[in-house]
Amino acid sequence: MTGNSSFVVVANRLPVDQVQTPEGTTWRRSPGGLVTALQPVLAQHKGTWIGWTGGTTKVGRPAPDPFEVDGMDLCPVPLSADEMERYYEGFSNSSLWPLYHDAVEPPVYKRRWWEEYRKVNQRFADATAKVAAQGAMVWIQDYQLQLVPAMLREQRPDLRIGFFLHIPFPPVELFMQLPRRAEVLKGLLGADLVGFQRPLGAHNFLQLTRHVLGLRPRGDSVELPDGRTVCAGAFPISIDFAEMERLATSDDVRRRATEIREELGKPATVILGVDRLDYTKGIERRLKIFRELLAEKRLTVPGAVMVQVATPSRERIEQYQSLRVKVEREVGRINGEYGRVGEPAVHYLHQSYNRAELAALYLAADVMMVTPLRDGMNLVAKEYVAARADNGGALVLSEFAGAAAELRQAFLCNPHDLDGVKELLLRAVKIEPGDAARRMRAMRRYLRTHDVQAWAESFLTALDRTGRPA
Ligand code: GDG
Repeated sequence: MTGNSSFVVVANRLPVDQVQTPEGTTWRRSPGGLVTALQPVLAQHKGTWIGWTGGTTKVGRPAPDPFEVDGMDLCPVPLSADEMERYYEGFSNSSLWPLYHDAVEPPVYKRRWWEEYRKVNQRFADATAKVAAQGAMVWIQDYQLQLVPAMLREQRPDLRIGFFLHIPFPPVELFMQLPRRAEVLKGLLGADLVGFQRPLGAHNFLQLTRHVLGLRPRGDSVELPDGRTVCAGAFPISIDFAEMERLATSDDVRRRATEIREELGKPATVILGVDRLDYTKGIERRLKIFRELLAEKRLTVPGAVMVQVATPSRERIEQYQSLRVKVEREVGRINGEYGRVGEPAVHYLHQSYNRAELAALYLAADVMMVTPLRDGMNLVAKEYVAARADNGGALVLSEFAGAAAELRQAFLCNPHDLDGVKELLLRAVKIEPGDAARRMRAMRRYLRTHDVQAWAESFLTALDRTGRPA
């Protein structure tokens, strides 16, 4: 049985949030680059997006009906509370997430998590097989769904299947830890094209097909025993540049940026961090660096203040709970030692903000610190650049973020080398406006053309070409 969608996106989450109105509950499109890039393609091709709504459903209840938002057909995949705990919080976020990020926290493996991961991936594959039209193009997103490509191909060999991994793909020595490594690789090999953020991810993947499965990758592809070819490549994701630029140049946001600086006590230097509260983002180290610079009196309060937005994330997972305790202890320590009444050194915000407030924060910051220990891309770094239409501000960026491969004019640092980051941060604080503008202009020129729309187009063009003679 086939459906009638000629383009299908499959992602863990649907691109909508539930909102309560006086008339009842409805759905609103959630902000985010991925949906901005894909919505026009979906609307044009009678496309469907398959994903989880975010809530949990009682076991045995039928899947909620598909619904439409902004010209996109949305097809909900239900998850029970147990499934969410084992497939999502367990295998996805406690096994795969740390392993794929250089094991900066030790990955945890549990056999029952794997069973649930497989079961839920099968549910996504079944839902996709039902809605995809004959010969349709299907684009599967991210580490939660690595088994879907092969499960889908088994039912629907007629489809053109692409997969994109938003997080890093680890080197052979690390990936070999994964108890179900062969199954995960075989899952991905169900796709015609497997995309990564950086060429190294594609390289690691192809090497692993040799090491674990005994295949013979050549160049950027590998041939399977059944004669089918799977391609791998780098497709660095980006942001909706125009949208962020528009927002950051609006009167409201500019006014708000000035107001933020006033509320902070008009310091000479505002240092900003914006991250999900995640152990890969290097928030603790960043705070430590700021503390040491204050202790050495190379920065002083209230002349320099730090604002750290740490958006709540994965709060039911133990490692995230203990990270929060550590970060908040460090913030308390810094403010206790270096703050004064009404003049904290660190403004710590464990909250979510709307896009306009984020844009205002970007505009208000003299130095943006993006210092993850490992990050697939890091969109915050790109958003900061897009927001700085005034060519002001300086970006300190970890070499371990995918964005470092493109934003070469940032102050690139090794976040493990605390002294090195301290020196770079001070250079960024003291940058000459001319130098800052030169760097910002170059990064903006690049991002203006390498935006999320260009990213989606390049992936889909490459996917369309797979299987055709060169
Ligand atoms: C994964 C990969 C890769 C943050 N706080 C708020 C808020 N945000 C927005 C940012 C940005 C996004 O969330 C975060 O994206 P990142 O790329 O920085 O990081 P991850 O969430 O870890 O994303 C990453 C990405 O996937 C895409 O492929 O780049 O490497 O780990 O857009 O602005 N948005 C709102 N309120 C907040 O408080 N509205």
